[in-house]
Amino acid sequence: MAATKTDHHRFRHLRSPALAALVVLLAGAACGSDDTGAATGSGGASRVVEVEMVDIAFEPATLTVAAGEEVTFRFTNTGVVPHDAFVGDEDAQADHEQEVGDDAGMHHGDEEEDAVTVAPGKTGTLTHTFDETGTTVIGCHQPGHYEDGMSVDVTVT
Ligand SMILES: [Cu+2]
Repeated sequence: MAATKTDHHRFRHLRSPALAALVVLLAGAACGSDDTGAATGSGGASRVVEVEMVDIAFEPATLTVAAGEEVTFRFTNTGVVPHDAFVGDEDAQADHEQEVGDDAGMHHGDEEEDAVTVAPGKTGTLTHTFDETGTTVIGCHQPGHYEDGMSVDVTVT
């Protein structure tokens, strides 16, 4: 009887390390394939730039990107009010500010491509390729925010 018990224990002890090794192998394989996937994915995908939205500012407030480079901005709103991000030069920012003020929301359909609104605690992405070198702007056009300086100066090199 005692022998059977011992054998049984030994058997279980033998299996456990084998299982542990298998788990380690699987975990390693999963990590490996994740890395490979990310590397492969980034081949033709955009560079991701993290930008924080606070009340009331973008952080960082200045960015440098390369001309022709597709950039995906990931905006994380850590403030308590919604913020948005609209890409365009100073003239476009002024136009956008006026449109938003003139008829709130009426032109939203036209603006989706280069603008995103991010609710508090949320993250929103905006992908843009900057074709020309120079400077441009990402501005927030929630009422009063752009006036208060909620914008990012983007240098395209
Ligand atoms: Cu804002």
